[in-house]
Amino acid sequence: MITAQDIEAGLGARQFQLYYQPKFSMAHGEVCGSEALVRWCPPDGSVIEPGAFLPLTHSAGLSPRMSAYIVARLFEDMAVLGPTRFAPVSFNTVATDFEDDALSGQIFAGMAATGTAPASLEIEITEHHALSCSPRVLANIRRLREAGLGLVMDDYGLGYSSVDTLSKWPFTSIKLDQGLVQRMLNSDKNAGIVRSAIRMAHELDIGLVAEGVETAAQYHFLVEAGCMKMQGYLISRPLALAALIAHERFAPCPVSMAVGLVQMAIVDHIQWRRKMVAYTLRHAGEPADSPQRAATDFPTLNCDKCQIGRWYRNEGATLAGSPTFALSERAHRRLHAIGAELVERMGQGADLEQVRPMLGSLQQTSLELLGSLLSLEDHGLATIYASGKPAPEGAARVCGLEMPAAVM
Ligand code: G
Ligand code: MN
Repeated sequence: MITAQDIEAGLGARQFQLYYQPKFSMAHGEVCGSEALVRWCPPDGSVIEPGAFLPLTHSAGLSPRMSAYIVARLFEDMAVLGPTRFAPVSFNTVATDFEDDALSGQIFAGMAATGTAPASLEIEITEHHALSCSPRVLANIRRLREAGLGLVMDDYGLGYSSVDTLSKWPFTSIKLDQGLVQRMLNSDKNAGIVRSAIRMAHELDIGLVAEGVETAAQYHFLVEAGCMKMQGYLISRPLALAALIAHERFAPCPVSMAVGLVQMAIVDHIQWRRKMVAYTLRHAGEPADSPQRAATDFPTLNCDKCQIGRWYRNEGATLAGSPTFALSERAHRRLHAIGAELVERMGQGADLEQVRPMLGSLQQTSLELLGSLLSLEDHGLATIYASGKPAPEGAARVCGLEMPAAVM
């Protein structure tokens, strides 16, 4: 039976250690960060999991001491790790730790003393604690966020007001709770919840990490759904610092194309096109000199700044060199040129008859873009499921899909 006195004594004797669990990028097939997880390592050689002592730490009012200890240990470890493939390193906090500015001050001082870049740290906060805290907490966390640290909502899916919390806090990423991940293959409902959480993070333009991934089937489901980061026993258990550093390769490292991101691009395009057509139809009926004609209720015009444009430059770049990818990129650029022209003509007072041919080209180019994205998707699915053999490029053949002549 652990008591609060045991925990205080353990803190005094420096019996708590940080273990590090790698985070893995499914888009790049490489480690892309890690999470620091506290373990109690008493002299008898046992290792006590946080579930056995953190609730008591919290209820006995020892959380501020524990967090100060963890942050001090973290910076000792960061000094050993230096710039590393295990960055960004995230660490767990409770929101109430930020009631006064002691902890944030300690973090700023630790970064200065060890030369740790703010971008190589992420603060994880469980939603449960984020819900009930004061404006001072949010102010302290904002200061850290503004300095460049990441802010991660831990255990997403456990609470009940996550969406509201997400809109109020400057989160850069969410962690899908491991229970949700472990149940997602048991029912269509659970699968739908996970898929829509992934889509939501995409729409909010924040990261998402799936926790507790243990099987290849879970991994593949997540890749297909567009999740690009995971952590879990499939890649690695949490490791003591020395073991982490010694670890060369995290096997098995399933390699697959980031096929879920192609699906995201398909949906992104469908949304972009609908907004463009709705904008045109909305304004085409207005008098040519209506002030409404200057409205900016159209989708992003800059082809590098829309969701697909950013995908081409980031994760999508792993597909550069594929002819189908290049075709899709050209169609995407043409679409934006047509969109810009539509907006210009609307501003000049054009009516529906005058822009009808442009709506026709928008439709045609849209089909070309979708055609090449669907081909890419089939190609990606084949890299996962066709016994590791990539399908031929331009893979209309994989599913007997007819491609518009312009795309092939
Ligand atoms: O929610 P939080 O990030 O604090 O949870 C991390 C905890 O989950 C750690 O204690 C870690 O040891 C454990 N954990 C990490 N990966 C897995 C996994 O794949 N399966 C299970 N069952 N537990 C895991
Ligand atoms: Mn966590």
